[in-house]
Amino acid sequence: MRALVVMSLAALLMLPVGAAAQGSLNVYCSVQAEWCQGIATEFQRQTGIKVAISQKGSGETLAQVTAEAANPRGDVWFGGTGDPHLQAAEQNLTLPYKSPNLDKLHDWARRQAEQSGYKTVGIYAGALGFGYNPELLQKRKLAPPACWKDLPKAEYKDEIQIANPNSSGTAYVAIATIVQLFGEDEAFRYLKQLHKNVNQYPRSGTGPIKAVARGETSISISFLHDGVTEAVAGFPVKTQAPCEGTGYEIGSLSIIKGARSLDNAKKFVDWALTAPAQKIGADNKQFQVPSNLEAKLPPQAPKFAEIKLINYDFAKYGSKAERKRLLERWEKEVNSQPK
Ligand code: S7P
Repeated sequence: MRALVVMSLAALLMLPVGAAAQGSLNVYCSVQAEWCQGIATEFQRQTGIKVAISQKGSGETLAQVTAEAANPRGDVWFGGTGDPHLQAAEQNLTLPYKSPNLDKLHDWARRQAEQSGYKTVGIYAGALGFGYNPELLQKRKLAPPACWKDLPKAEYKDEIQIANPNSSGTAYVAIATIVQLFGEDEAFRYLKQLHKNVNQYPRSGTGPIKAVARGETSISISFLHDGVTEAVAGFPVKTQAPCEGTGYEIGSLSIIKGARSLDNAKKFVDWALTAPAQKIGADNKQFQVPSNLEAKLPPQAPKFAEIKLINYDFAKYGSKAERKRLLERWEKEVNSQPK
């Protein structure tokens, strides 16, 4: 018995500071599974707090948090595009929290916090664009797309994938981007035309680039960093930032209202905003721009300075009314139409 106590004391002494703490944390995670697992393992190792991960896309997580509002099961929501996090803030589904680490962040990440009344905060940024499979395009004697206006061309019939914007935050950013670039009516004419070239609207935002990587479709509308992940994994994938300009996401982090482990949720947010925690993304081959000013940009990451970015209106396109209206219009005028 004595030997047992001594052994567990020795084991405790080997753990990092704080690792003897008790408790648990339920994380709803909207980045790729490897990154979700990486943060769970490291936060648990450093604090002793037991982390349970549930991985789902951004739109799906918003739906889950909404459905569970009366009886919340999640404590924090890590990652996913910023618009649904802003909608959750507006709907009072998330809690205000001013982390002491806010001043260590880029302006765009702090702005996300200010804009939401501190109910969410930016943890990374990523620009939208196209992914394509150069081998497949060559086989079909097709040129890679360079501009948004290329995608609806007749030669790309059935060659394109974009996720369903109802479930996917990525696809919603694409629709909001096209609306901001061309004006709403022109954007819907464009989306109807594009519909003829889309072979599938998968549930998940990363589905289309994975389909490109595996040769199941030639072109996808995806975050550029997700294309880099597939290329680094050895798949024949190239990326292109659209010539007219493009939108971007501020991947966000929120504490869910009614969190059962509120203290642990706050500890997690403070930790997730540090540079070493943000390095876990790059360690798991995820190439978004980290929000901590001291976190290094992985060399393979798309360079924002080289991409023509639009002035994405997060307040408008992250509002419940605008998201609902655009998604309903897309369903009625695009998704339900024959090809
Ligand atoms: O981790 C990659 C990434 O593209 O996935 C998130 C995305 O919102 C989750 O997928 P959905 O489109 O299905 O919601 C992005 O935030 C992130 O950059």
